[in-house]
Amino acid sequence: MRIDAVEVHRVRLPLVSPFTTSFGTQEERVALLVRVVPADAPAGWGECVALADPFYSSEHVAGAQVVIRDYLAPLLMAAPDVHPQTVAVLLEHVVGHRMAKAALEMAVLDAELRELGQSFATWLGATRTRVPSGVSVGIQASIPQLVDQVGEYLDQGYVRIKIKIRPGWDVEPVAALREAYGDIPLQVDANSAYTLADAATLRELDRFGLLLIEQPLYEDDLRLHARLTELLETPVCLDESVVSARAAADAIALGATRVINIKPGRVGGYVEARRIHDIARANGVPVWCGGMLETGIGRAANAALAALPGFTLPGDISASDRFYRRDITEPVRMVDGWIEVPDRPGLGAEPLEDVLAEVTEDVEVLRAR
Ligand code: OSB
Ligand code: MG
Repeated sequence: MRIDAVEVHRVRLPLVSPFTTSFGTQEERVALLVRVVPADAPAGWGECVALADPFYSSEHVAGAQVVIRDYLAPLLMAAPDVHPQTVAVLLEHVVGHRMAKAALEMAVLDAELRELGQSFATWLGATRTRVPSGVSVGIQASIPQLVDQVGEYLDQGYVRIKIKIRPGWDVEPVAALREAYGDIPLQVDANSAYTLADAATLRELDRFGLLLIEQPLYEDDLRLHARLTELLETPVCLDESVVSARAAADAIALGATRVINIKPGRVGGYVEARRIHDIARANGVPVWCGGMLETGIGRAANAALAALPGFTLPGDISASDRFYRRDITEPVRMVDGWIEVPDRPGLGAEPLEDVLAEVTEDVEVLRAR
């Protein structure tokens, strides 16, 4: 297809409660939604997962907006024929900016699937119609508050709990959750807050039988993660470090990761995400789908990805109401711990016009020249 226009919608959504990680507190979600308008096919929507500040990754909303406007959208609109599998190649000349690229690829994918009348799950080769739903719990003000919050999520039906940790908020909160809830599926995410000098503390976590510890060390240090993997019984799982299929293959080969968190935005899109799934599966490495406080658009697409056979652990795909009182799409629901995989043509969700109008703070319309 040829792309006539790309719209960039910046939205601002309040969160139901602040979300605190080792890299800071999110009080609201500022996000970019992109809409591609093909000459000869239905329009498609994509979502950029970059956060407002460059604290989780080098990308952030304002930077992604500039890169899409000045570089990526013009490249896309200059191409005579665009398909989901060729977007990454078209945009390759721009170094990095994977989250911005992923948003465009996602919108092209949505447009093409709507044109084909095919669901994303079918296109991917998904093997399930629903996926188990886990929840990511931020750092709380106190241990009792954490225990209460996790209790609420368990009551709602979430089948796996992940808590954010950082130095000073690790062994105690995990011990408190084991004490309160016994043998629930539990894992922790450090968002790079530790160094190898903390190995002794992290080893204390071994006695709790966690599913995994996510991204304990620096994003760019596979060697130290491999070293830490040897020191811990808890499986090390990389998030931030896995920026591509090549990085995933390296991490596996080096013994730096025993599980992989796949976030399509972080790796440049769903096509690359599926490549990582395939590589991991061929190597017997389990994967799960991470989350980036997505709106219903990204949440629907992630549910389809997580329905591939290598996704053997519950992901951070929770219901819309985990983060948003009012999502911009029909809300994604969790029932008895499950999220339905959308089976409509396209990615499976689109913004509701009235909600979109309410939360939009800026729209840029870019046209082919
Ligand atoms: O590290 O997995 C992470 C949210 C924003 C940025 C990074 C992370 C997270 C989460 C939330 O843990 C996952 C979700 O969207 O449910
Ligand atoms: Mg993480």
